Amino acid sequence: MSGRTIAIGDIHGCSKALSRLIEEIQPTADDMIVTLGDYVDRGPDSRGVIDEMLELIDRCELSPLLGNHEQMLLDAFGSEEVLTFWQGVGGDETLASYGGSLDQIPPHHNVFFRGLHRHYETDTHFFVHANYDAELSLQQQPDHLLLWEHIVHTRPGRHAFGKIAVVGHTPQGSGEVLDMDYVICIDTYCVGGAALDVDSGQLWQANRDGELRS
Ligand SMILES: [Mn+2]
Repeated sequence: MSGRTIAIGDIHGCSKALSRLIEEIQPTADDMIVTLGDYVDRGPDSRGVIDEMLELIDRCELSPLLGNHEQMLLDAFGSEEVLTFWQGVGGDETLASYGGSLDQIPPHHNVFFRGLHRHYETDTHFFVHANYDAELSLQQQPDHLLLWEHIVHTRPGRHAFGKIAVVGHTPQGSGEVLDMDYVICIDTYCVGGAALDVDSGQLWQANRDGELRS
């Protein structure tokens, strides 16, 4: 593939940030966009974020990864306990964007949530939502690392297969991308959203009002 490979970090309901990033990136059919999960929760417009994701499918190659917040949304369908927990960590805002309840999430959005991937890789990079075990293959990664564990709590090693990891999930309070050489974290949520062309290093950041960061 001759196009770019662009990772987009945690968007968390900030649809204006996502639209601004897409507007700047101008994705074409040759580009691969890997979204790192956590599309929903906390921000004001989770529903709008998913609508934009679905539009991207017609515009470029898209590999949307599963985040812990989508996992909670999916699990909330079968568990009152998860539903209550999820509502307290941003799920309330997601439900509000759909009209107030899980039942109001449209079927094509549920298909999107259920179809999210656990990882993606190129010849040089691999992409997961949160963290990984450097000794295990991507297929073997346990959920608690892949979806939940912050890289500041359990710092991953360089993966045995030598590729550079691109992750989200661990918020960078500085608003700066964390580049530790073999692992790059682009969850700059306090800024709104971040996108990184992993080959050229070009970075775009937009805040929740859709303003570009200079
Ligand atoms: Mn997360």
